[in-house]
Amino acid sequence: MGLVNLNRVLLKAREHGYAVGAFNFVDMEVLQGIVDAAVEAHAPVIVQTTEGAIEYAGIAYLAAMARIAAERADVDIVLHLDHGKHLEAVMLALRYGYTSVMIDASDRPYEENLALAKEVVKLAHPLGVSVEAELGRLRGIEDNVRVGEAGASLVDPEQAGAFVRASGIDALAPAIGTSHGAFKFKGTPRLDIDRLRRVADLTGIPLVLHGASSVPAKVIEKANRYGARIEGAAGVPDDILQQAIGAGICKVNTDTDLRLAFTAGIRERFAAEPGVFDIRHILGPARQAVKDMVAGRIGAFGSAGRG
Ligand code: PGH
Ligand code: CA
Ligand code: ZN
Repeated sequence: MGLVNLNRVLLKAREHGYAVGAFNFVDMEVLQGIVDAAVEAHAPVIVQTTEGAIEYAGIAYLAAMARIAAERADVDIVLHLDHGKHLEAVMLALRYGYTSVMIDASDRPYEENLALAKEVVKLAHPLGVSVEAELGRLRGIEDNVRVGEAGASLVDPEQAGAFVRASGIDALAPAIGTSHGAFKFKGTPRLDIDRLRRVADLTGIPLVLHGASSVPAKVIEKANRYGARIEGAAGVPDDILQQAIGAGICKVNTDTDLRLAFTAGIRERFAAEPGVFDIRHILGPARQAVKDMVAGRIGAFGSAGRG
């Protein structure tokens, strides 16, 4: 099967009340961990790369690997540009066969965000490529982009409705209280689910939850046991995530959980076998750790068997 776009997987998800996992990758092992888990669960899956990942690995490598994964898999796979900040990045993704792009201009004034979204829709839709945009600001750190606590602001539902109608985008990421990274909440985790429900009503399109990693205590403990020092980490608990899916979230972005699983896996290997220097004996188990993490996420999203 070839790569498909967001509409192919998200419209079905919205109709049936589950969400599709969108997982970030920067290399072959993480991609294979993601895709192997999706195939085993027979779940549709979105694999995505940031501009930072493209800088790191080169877009030709990333796109080719995703294309090969889709050819070999019997589930729907979307190749998506995550947090495209500039039109140039979007055009590069289109040229390399991405089937979906995000234009993230949510840190710019509303009118600029809208103008850019319209422009991207005009470029992408004739190619059958879907478009995601963002409204409101996430706290925390996006790849390459820092948004200070003070700059954080949640989505305005009325504005979201107008934005979607005027832009023609396929999916919207509304800021409802999550942030990127491993330190999402200082106190009790809380998302603005009522606001999310209003956004869903007023937009009528699939919604995307960024900063959705669960940051499981077990993985943090494992990393710390083998030499990491990660303190005060907190993610989005499964019950809150499921409330969000019930309120209109159809795409759940997960990056941090995979980074944690991968690096904890590597740390464990080095600790268990100090003499090891065969790369396969380190990265193989790390790939398996990513696969296990993705399998758990797919279980929480309800997308198993929907591929
Ligand atoms: C994300 C990932 N990518 O776009 O939103 O968020 O840091 O919670 O994995 P996490
Ligand atoms: Ca943003
Ligand atoms: Zn994000």
